[in-house]
Amino acid sequence: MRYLLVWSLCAFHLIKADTIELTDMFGEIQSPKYPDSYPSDSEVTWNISVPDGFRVKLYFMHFDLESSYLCEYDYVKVESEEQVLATFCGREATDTEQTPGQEAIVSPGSYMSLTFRSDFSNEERFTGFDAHYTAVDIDECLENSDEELACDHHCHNYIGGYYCSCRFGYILHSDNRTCKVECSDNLFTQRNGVINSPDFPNSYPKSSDCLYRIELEEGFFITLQFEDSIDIEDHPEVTCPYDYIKIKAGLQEFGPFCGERSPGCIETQSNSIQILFHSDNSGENGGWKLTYTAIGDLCPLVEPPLNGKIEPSQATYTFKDQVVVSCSTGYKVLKDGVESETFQIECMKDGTWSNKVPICIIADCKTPPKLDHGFLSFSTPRNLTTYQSEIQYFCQQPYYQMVPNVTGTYTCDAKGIWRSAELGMRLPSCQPVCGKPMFSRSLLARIANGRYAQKGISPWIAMLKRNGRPFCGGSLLGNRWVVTAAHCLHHELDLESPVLRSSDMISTSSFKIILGKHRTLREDDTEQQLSPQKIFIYPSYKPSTFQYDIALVELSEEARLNDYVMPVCFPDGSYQKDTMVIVSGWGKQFLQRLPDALMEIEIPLTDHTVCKEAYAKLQKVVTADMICAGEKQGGKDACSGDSGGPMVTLSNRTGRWELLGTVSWGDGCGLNDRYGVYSNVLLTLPWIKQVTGVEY
Ligand code: 4AZ
Repeated sequence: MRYLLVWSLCAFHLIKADTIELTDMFGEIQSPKYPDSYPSDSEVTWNISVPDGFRVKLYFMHFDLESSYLCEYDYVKVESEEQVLATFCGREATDTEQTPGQEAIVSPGSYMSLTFRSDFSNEERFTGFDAHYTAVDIDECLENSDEELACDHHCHNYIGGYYCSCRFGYILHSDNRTCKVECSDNLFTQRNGVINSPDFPNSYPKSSDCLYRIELEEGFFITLQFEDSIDIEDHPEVTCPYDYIKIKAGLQEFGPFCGERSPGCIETQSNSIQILFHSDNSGENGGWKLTYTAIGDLCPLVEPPLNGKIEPSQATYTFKDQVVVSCSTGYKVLKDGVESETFQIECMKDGTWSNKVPICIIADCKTPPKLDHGFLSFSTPRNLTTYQSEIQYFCQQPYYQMVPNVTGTYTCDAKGIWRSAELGMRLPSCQPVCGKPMFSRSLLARIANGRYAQKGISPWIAMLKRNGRPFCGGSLLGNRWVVTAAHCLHHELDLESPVLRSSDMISTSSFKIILGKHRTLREDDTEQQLSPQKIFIYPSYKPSTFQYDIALVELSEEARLNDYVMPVCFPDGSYQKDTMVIVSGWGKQFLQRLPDALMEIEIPLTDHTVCKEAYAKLQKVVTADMICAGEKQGGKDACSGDSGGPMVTLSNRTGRWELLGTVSWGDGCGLNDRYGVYSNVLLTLPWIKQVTGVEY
């Protein structure tokens, strides 16, 4: 009844209806005339609009309206765009009426309206209401979580809105919500492979278009084998409307495939295929995985050659398969006249092999290298040089010995290389045997001042001969070098300028070196006349004092070593005074006569101080590079023409004759309290070894 009445009264009493637009982020709303009692017949509407991403939150500080059943008379109505959120009246809540109390009302969207209405009469005075509103942020990340709008990976709320972001490796789709992957460029060029959806077996990304290309050489046929279970979003009625796989192979197309039924095995008959995988913006599905293989046409089976094998050994061979032919140990592959360790053939597109299978031939070490001053013998019959044949090197004994001291046995190895257990591929060398004459001294040969040397007793002695006359001696080192006195190899010097110039040297063509010599002026059947090739004077040689009176003569060819021609050994240490030494030469005898044949003397080494003092009286200096020998009473001595010749001693240690010195100078010959002075070879030995290359 009352309701109708209100309306009828409203019709007569024009109610003043105000509308107030509020757009601030917060504000206060009060009933008309607040805090005085509100007028009757009044209607005011406040439209509160806040920006998108916010809600309106309203709460009442004070509320005092006429109370009526279902708030028929006076009320405050709170609405959103579509629904009434609350209707309030009265002072405190009853069964039929509601007051806001402490509760806040929040709009579902960014708009809220509040209407205050009073009817024509108030039985009492009511003070109305005082309300505040604020814009409150919507946490879309919390509220959207189940909805279509939810972020795919990460959600970030900010005041007034939100945004989505993606995990590493993903990119945000233009829908600003789903995370897709860049997977449009996958190229496979191997003959076998595995392809799967991104992130497999985790769910694949949304909104993505993946392209996988397999491109192989022509002649291959690609077969795809999907795993038994796949999981691609599908639809019960429509074929793959959301996510799907499509396969293009030349002109053929396979698919679309989706759902949980595996496409199984697909023989594409093509060498180049494309797999397209599309996903839409929703769904969580596990994806798919496949393996692919490619085979080509079959080639005929190949037989391994005799003494050889083929790898890998397979039941069938198809296009691009390669086999390597290799031979058993000691055999080599022979193809078109070329030997090698292996040979590879390949199955071609047309089902034929690229080459015939080569044959295996036994490894051949070929003719063994020659050994200078040595020879070899074959230990295996028929002079075989093939795998496992054995040879033996020898040196021309007794004049040459093997260095290092090895057996000289070489075997042809599986690679066709002569190899020894001791030196591997290296060959030994045959080096001249030094200091071991073939003849031993007979005591009978002794004579008072000197004695005739037995022929061949000093096979290292060299005669230096110029214009048919002997002028100096020397000693053979190795088979190409003669050591002599430096002063033998230059003309007499102007003592004012005692520096040796090259013009002072005698020319190599002006003298000869004769080995195997015994008689002084008459020819010996054992002699070898050799030409000097180059002269080396010891760098510190001083012509004025005869310091370092030593020189080397390189021969233009090797000496032929025999019982009468053989080198002397180097000294292996210094020697004590009184050591007996032998000095030989064709030099003058005391009556200024040349002897008929080689002479030798046996004398002791002299104490250096004794010698020095003996010569000090004559103002002659005996330096550290000189050694003296002779007896105090004189008699046995070297003399003019003996210079450069050998002073040797028999080493207790090695049993070989060693060269201690070369005849250099002295005061007269054989005088009492004078000694023969010799250049000390030990001091110049490093230089001798370096220049000659002779080691032993
Ligand atoms: C010389 O004139 C010479 N008594 C060599 C040695 C000696 C003297 C002279 C030692 O070749």
